[in-house]
Amino acid sequence: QILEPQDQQNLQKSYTLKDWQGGYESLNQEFDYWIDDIEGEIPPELQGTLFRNGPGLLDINGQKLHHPFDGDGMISRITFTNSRAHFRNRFVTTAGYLAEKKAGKILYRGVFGTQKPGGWLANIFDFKIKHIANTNVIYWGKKLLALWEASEPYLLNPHTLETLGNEYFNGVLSKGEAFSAHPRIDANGTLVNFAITPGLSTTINIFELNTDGEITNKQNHSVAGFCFIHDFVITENYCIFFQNPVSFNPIPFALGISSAAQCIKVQKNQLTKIIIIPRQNPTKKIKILETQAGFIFHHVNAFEVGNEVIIDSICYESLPEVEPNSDYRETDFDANSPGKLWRFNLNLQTNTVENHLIDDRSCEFPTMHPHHVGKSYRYLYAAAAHKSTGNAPLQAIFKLDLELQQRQLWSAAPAGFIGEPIFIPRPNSQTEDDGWLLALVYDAEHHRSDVVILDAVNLEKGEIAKLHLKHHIPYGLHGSFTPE
Ligand code: 3ON
Ligand code: FE
Repeated sequence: QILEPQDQQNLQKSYTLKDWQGGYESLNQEFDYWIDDIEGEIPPELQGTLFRNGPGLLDINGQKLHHPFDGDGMISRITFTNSRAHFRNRFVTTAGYLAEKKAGKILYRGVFGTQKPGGWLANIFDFKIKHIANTNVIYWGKKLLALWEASEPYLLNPHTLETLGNEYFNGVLSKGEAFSAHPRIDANGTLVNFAITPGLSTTINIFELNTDGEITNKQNHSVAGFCFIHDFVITENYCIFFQNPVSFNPIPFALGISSAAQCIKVQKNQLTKIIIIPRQNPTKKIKILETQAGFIFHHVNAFEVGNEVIIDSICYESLPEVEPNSDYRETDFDANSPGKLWRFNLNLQTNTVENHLIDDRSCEFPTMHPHHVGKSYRYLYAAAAHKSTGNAPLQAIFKLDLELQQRQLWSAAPAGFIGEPIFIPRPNSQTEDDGWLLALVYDAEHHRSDVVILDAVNLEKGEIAKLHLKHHIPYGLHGSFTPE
C-alpha cells in the first residue's frame, strides 16, 4: 500500500517517549528567584500571580511511586509585576510528606497504586491512605489553599508558600472531611465546591463560600451506588454531577494487592447518571437523567437555555488500567483511548439527554473565561495533542470558537509538553477572548520548563513571551491566577 504524504505525516509521532518521560522526574529543590531568561516581552498589563499545583516528587528517595497522582503536592508561584516575573516553588508539608522525608522511604499506600515496599504482606489490611495536597491551588478570601479531593485543604502563606496547617472554615469542615479540588466561582462571586464520601451509597456535599472565604451554605445529598466524581459544573440554578459508570470491589485493596483506585472498574456498557441538584431551594427534589458518556474527569462549563441545560465535558471511552506491575512511564499512548470534547443537551421538561462530539482531537485540562462560568460562552481552550486524531501526550493548546466552529492551535511539539492553560482576561477587556493564556511547558531538549504567554485572540501568531525557568517542573495538575 502506498501512503499519501499527509498519511505518512500522520503516522509519524510528534514526540518521543524518552522526551515525554523527562517531565516525570522529581524536583527536589525549592527555588526563589527573578526570572531573567525571557524571550519576547511580558505585557505590562499582566499583573498578578499564577499559582500551580502538581506532584513534585515521583519517587521517595529513589523508590518510585506507582502513579503520578500519588506524588506529593508542590506549589509553584509566578508573580508578574511591571513586566518582570518572579518564581518560587515549595512543597506542601503534609504529615505524610514530612514523615517519608525523614524516613527516606515510602511509608504509606497511595490512592493510585503506590504500595509500601514488601509486597501484599506489607500492605494487607492497611487502610491508611497517604493524604497529599497535589491537585489544585486557589487564592480565595485572602487564603491560599492547596486542594486534594479526598481530604481537607491545606492553608499556605501566599507569599512564602509555607504550609500553615489545615483549613476547616471556622469548624464547618471536620477533621479529614473532603473538599474537592474543583471549585467553581459563579457570576455573583460565590465559590461553589463539593465533596464525595463514597460507599454503597454516596454522600455528595455542596459548599458555598463568600468572598471572605467563609462557608455560608452546606447541603448534603445521598445518591445510590459508589461514586468516583472528580469535577462538577454549576449553572445559575443547579449543581450537576456525572456519576461515572464504575464498579468498586474493595477486596484487592483490603488484601494489600492493589490500591483503592485500582479497584475501580469502568463499566463500558452502563449508563452515566447525571445528578442535577437545585442550588437555591434544597427542598426541591434532585433529578437524575441517564446518558452514554464513558468516563469523565473534567467538565468545561454548563449553562441554561430555557428548559435546557448544556454541558461540555471531556469524555474517555475507557480508563487506562494502572496494573500493579505496569510502569506509567512506559505508557503506550496508541493503546489508550483519548479524552475528547462532547456536548450534552439535557431537556429538563422531557427528561431526555442528547449528546454529540464537538471535536475529535485528544484534549484535557479545559479552561474558559472566568466570568462565563455557569453561563453561555463562546470560547474554550484546552491542552491538546499535536495531531488532530489519535491519542498522544499533551503538546499543544487548542482554542475552539463554539459559535463559528473555528479552531486554532499552538503547538510545542516535538520537544515541548504542556500542562493546563489558564485564561486571564485583559483588564477592561471588551470581548470574551481578549486576554492571555498562561501555561507551563516542559522542554525536553533543555530539561527545563518554560512559562509561555499567548494572546488568546490569536494563538497561531506564536507566544508573546517565553520565560525560561532554571529547572524543570514535573507535569502538574491544576492552578489559578489572582490579580492580587
Ligand atoms: O471516588 C472515591 C472517593 C474518592 C474521593 C474513591 C477514591 C479513592 C477514588 C477517591 C479519591 C480520589 C482522588 C484522591 C483523586 C485524585 C485525583 C488526582 C490527584 C488527579 C486527577 C487528574 C485527572 C486527569 C484527567 C489528569 C490528566 C493528566 C494528563 C492527561 C497529563 O498527564
Ligand atoms: Fe482535575
